[in-house]
Amino acid sequence: MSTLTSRWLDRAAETRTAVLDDARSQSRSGTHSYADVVAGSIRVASALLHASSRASLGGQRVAILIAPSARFVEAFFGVLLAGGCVVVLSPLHPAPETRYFCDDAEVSAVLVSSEHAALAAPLASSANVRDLDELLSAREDIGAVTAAALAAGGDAPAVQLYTSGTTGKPKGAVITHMNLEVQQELVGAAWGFGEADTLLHALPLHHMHGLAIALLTALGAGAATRLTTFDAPALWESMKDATVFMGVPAMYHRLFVAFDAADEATRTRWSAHARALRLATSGSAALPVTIAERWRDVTGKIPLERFGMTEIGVGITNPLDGERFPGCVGFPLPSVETRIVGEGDRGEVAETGELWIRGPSVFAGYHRREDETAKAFVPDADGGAPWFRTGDTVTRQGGPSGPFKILGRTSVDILKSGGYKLSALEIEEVLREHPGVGEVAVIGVPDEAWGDRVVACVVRRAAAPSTSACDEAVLRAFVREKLAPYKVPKDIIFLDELPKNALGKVVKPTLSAQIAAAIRT
Ligand code: MCA
Ligand code: AMP
Repeated sequence: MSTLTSRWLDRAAETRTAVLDDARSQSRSGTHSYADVVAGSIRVASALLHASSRASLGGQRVAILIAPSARFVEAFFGVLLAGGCVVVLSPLHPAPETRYFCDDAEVSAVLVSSEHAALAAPLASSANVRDLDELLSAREDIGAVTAAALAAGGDAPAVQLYTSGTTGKPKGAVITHMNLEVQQELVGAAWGFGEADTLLHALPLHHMHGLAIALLTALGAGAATRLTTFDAPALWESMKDATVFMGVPAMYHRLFVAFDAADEATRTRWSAHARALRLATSGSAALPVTIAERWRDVTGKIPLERFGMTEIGVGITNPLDGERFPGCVGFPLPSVETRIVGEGDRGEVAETGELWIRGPSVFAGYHRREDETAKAFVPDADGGAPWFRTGDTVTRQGGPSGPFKILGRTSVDILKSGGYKLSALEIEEVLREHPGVGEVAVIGVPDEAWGDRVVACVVRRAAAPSTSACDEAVLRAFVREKLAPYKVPKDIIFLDELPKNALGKVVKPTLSAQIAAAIRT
């Protein structure tokens, strides 16, 4: 049995709170003990095993489409205990995207909570959609569940998370039980997590940040987690009952927009709540120093900024105690090895270059994409474990033993908007399907609120059919039908031509500079 699942089952008698949620739509209270949630997960696992008539799901992919709640945790651990691998779906995705994730992962079932039943309806023709409440009403079969959990060791796949890359559609990163156990331990210890903590959690659960870095770290330490969705004024208020908050820079930006709009008494109250937190972290994108400093003005400390990736979890972090470096992400966690590699791909160490990482928290590979996996890893020249190429350009501030500083991505086609990693190519592919679009280039323009503001530059098709209107509203609606709303370009700019090099390739840095200048004036 992996430590992830044995640690979970060990909490079966604990009456301490595991999850606080908004239970208004459920027949249960909003405070859920570890004992309750572990029992729920055992019921889910029992039902899955009985339905499969097998001793273990043996790594089968099971998708879950469940609102942030205790039931999410029950379904998540239920799949793991049954020996399955979880694919987390999000209600933000329209049906074509959700179907793609399910097809690509070849899921054996989709577990859906009642509030998302309508969203799952289009999947019913191609997937085995199961009502979570039905699974939760199953009889516990602890013998069968223990046997299945025992069969899944550390190298068994635990979650498959979809992440955008430099080639079209998102890839399923396969993360093992061991990867998650190591994360629980390393992050929990580095950030001083314990049973006295209450984590205020408003991150989406279909990504590594919300799922593992936040939720699993708290559960691994026996802490309580308040699961909620993002709402800035409500978060300021909820900080009163929390000890830790984890956010992306866009959330801090929004928190300050709400703060600035509030009256004096409200600001005083919110400041006191935030100051009483023992820890506030930021990650998933660069935290602007201005925001870090504003947080310090309010709370006395800058947020603890750290660097992570879907494929590695948190790798590098500023310290909990001791000096935090604004604009830097700190130092590698124990067991995380780093290397900064200059241009030329031969693994030569440089002061500034691509960050390579290896260690036990590095993922197993991309599902059914051997080529992509092979491209992501570089064999070690000295015969050691291969290195994972992060695609981030970094340096160490003040010299080789200074804190890491992230300078940007090595590819112009990877954007970070509000903490979500987006592929410019994926959005371009969708836009190209519209009959009115001739050429298109999607770029990221620096933006205070989102980090990268997604802008599509479109050259209309000269001979487009007269029926295919092609204006900004039409194209945004067209993308929205196929991709999550956070991937829809914020601006669509129509140009006569796109800047190209001698090989006919669009020169995106030139285009970005032109558009950024045009937006500024
Ligand atoms: C929402 N919108 C966005 C984004 N979020 N547009 C661009 N980028 C976004 N990130 C759109 C909405 O669809 C809507 O568009 C409009 O902006 C306003 O939406 P609103 O409801 O106000 O936004 P929200 O739902 O409150 O979301 C803002 C958010 C969210 C809470 C900051 O973006 C978020 O949860 N971000 C976190 C992403 C994350 O967890 N990434 C971790 C990846 P319209 O009006 O047109 O409908 S994992 C990772 O990076 C590694 C492991 C790491 O290091 O952590
Ligand atoms: P994802 O694939 O969504 O997990 O995003 C991982 C990427 O987020 C990294 O490769 C970085 O580009 C970016 N990232 C994460 N944390 C930070 C940070 N603190 N500063 C700058 N970029 C970050």
